Amino acid sequence: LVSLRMSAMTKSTTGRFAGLVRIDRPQGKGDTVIPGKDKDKNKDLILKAKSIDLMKIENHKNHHTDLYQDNICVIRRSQTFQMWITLSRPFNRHTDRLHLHLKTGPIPKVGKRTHVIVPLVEELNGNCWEAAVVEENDKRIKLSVNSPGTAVIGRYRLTVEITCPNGLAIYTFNPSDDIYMLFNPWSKDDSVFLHDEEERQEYVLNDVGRIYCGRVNQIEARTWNYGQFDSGILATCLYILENSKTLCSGWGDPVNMVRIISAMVNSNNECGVLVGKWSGDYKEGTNPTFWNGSVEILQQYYASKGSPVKYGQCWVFGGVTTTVLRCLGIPTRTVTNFNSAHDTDVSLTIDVYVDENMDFITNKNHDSIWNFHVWNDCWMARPDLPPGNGGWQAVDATPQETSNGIYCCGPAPLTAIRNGQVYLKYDCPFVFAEVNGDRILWQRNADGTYSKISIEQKVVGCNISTKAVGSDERNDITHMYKYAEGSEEERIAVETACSYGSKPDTYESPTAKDVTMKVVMEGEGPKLGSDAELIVKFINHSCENRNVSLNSQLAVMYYTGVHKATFQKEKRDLDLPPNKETKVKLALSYHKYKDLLVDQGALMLTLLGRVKETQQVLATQFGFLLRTPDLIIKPIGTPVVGQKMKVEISFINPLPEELKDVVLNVEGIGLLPVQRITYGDICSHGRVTITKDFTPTLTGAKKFVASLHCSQLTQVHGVADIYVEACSSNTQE
Ligand SMILES: *[C@@H]1O[C@H](CO)[C@@H](O)[C@H](O)[C@H]1NC(C)=O
Ligand SMILES: *[C@@H]1O[C@H](CO)[C@@H](O)[C@H](O)[C@H]1NC(C)=O
Ligand SMILES: *[C@@H]1O[C@H](CO)[C@@H](O)[C@H](O)[C@H]1NC(C)=O
Ligand SMILES: *[C@H]1O[C@H](CO)[C@@H](O)[C@H](O)[C@H]1NC(C)=O
Repeated sequence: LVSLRMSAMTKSTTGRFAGLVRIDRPQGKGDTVIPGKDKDKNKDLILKAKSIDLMKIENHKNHHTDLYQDNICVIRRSQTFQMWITLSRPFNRHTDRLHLHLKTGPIPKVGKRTHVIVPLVEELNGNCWEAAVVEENDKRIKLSVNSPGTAVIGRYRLTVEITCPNGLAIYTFNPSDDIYMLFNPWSKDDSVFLHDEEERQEYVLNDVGRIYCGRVNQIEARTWNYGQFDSGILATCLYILENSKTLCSGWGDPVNMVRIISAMVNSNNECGVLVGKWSGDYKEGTNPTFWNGSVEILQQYYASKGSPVKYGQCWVFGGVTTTVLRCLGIPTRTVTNFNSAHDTDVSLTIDVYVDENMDFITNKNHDSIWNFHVWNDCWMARPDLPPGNGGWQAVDATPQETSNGIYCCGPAPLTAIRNGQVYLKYDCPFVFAEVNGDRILWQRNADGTYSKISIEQKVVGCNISTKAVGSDERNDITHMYKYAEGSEEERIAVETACSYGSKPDTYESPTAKDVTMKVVMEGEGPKLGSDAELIVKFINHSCENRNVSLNSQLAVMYYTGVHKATFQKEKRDLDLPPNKETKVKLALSYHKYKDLLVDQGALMLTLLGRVKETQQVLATQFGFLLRTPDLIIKPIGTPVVGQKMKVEISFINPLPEELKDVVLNVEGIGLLPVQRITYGDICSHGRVTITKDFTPTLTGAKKFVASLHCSQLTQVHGVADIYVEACSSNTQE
């Protein structure tokens, strides 16, 4: 490309250098654009962008970013934002070609999604990069711009690009303002989506909090200024990300993001924010107990061009992590665990070694139990893990153990920790031991081996605390990290976790594994709106009686795999006769889940049981969808091009309640364009039939597609195959 730079220096309203006009044209082609006579003739016709108003006030209000104190444009991904562009003449929708470029990071690339070309479309579809002209006012156009829920977050430089009608010249305009794109807990298409507004207010927008410390039964609270909206904090957060030397193409993934931040808040890796010190000698810096909040720490880090701030301990690491993640838009809370264990050898137990005389063997005792330890919970879906692991994830920025060679920890799903599924990513064994490791006393035998002489099951992990939503109360969230101490489920979790650790034989293995458990789904699965039964099939392969204690839980899930709410919990004892198959029925009642149901009707059954005679553990998770009824579509008449025909669409309301404001969408390529039919209400269990007339326009095999929508019911579809004949009078031509 030959590039001619011309007459370019437009000034923006702020007076700063604002942009340049560039003409690019392919080399070797005949149509040379000659500056001079020809150009002057068309001067008024050429469209140029003169200025851009990023509409901060309106955008910030809609995007919940009005609290940021800097005079910059901050928006959240997966939500429409708007801008006014002032042009050199009125915009012509038919002939003018305009689009936006957004670039982020040092080497923006289209393939890495760090250089985005935003096309101008007629109508916005959502969840992708696109822009549409929504208002015109003389020489000004208002654009609505959409971004996907997976967009890279960070600072984007904006360019407006206008292509000349002849396709050869390109005029670009760069406004002085950049666009800062954040995660969006308000958008369903973002994996940090958090459904509850009060929780979003607390975990994203609250800039003051409480951090708990002290000890069990003497819990103290301190107020912490997170200050995530203070002037310069967002810039510092992005500076931390730059210093992490990670690729910005990965900054759209919250799993990756919290891992990066947990590594960067401590300085054990390069260029981190805080130096940890526990020795009591803090002369060269600030005593960790003197900090009142994160802002001073982050300001000091930024002002010193990234040299680590002295000193931090766990609550300081936790407080700074909450600030950075809330600032970037990931729902985060600071969590305190009392009697928090530190397992150094991945045994998942806290091992205490004594010799023959019950004296501690000093060089062998590395595990420890701290009065308290502080870390963070972050909210996100986990598409990289089996369903059910979305939701709160533990992230720990205090440097303790390395994870894949760097000092970071998490995100570890709380569900996986509770169930002892420590093989799931990331760092579940470490977090598991912190909250639920047993303390085991090992005594040395004469031959140098060790025997287990006592197990304390309840000492580790108490009163796990975080600030309550919307108040300064302490919220005890221990139950989210583990089942009740001493319960069957809790013991199963501990044993499951240890069997994956470095001392898998700590607990006695089952004497036999002769019972199998399986969830069976009859037909196409339970129907939405009616009560159903789930069947669990047990087979006893032994020739003795087997008794099983079984805990079952049914929960409503988001389609992202995030747990919404448990609506049914049962515990029962089963007596399984020998060499037989036993079917156990679990009732699923509509009235228990109807008010909880979200979009796709996804449910999850969790079974956790133990065979009494053998100690065999039976555990499984079974996800399934509730079946919605189909739309039945029946063509009437012979389908011929140009001749009117009709279809009959019928549907039965499966719910024992009235469906409100039902709308149908129908369409079919070559049959009829997209149409919206407003139907109204459909009574409980009511049957409706709708007739739709249309005239096919194309011959061949076509599909008539219909879908039904209302607030109580989604995912109702139907399709009919229609073969359209050519019109007989035309066929001979
Ligand atoms: C924390 O607040 C106290 C009381 O306002 C103040 O004296 C102290 O200097 C603050 N700490 C830091 C590190 O600024
Ligand atoms: C803290 O945990 C201990 C042990 O589980 C319990 O006995 C105590 O009641 C808890 N204290 C508070 C204030 O919840
Ligand atoms: C197993 O179940 C049978 C029948 O309910 C009962 O008689 C027996 O005591 C149970 N055994 C154990 C070990 O619980
Ligand atoms: C297992 O088989 C033995 C031998 O037939 C029988 O006594 C026992 O009840 C069976 N248990 C189960 C779980 O079916």
